[in-house]
Amino acid sequence: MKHRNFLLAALAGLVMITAFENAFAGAADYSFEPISVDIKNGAASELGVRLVHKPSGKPVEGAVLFRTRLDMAPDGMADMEAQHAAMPSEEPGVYRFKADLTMAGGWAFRMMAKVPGEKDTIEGVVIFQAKD
Ligand SMILES: [Cu+2]
Repeated sequence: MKHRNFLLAALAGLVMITAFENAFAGAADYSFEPISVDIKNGAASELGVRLVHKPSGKPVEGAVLFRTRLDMAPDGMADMEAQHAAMPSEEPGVYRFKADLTMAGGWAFRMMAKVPGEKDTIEGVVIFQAKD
């Protein structure tokens, strides 16, 4: 009987620790990666980012990306923005966009994301290199 109580207490402790970790998991557990750093300069250029849950290494499906911005901050031209629009993606955890780039060089793609089951909003920046 004593042994069983100990097990239950240990189990309860484990549940509490798990709950605690979940509460403090969050935005830092996710990262955005470029599908390909090199992209084509010009109109209708395609770029893609993969959202990864770092602890599991798994791509995150069903995220909603919003407040996206594409600008040339990496080359000291933060004011130079590019129009872009989301495109369908077949690959789980991959989010694709079509962008009208106006200049070769470094482009920063900034975004916020809502992930299913995650209360924090994820923020990310991915740097691309547009080539002529
Ligand atoms: Cu520029």
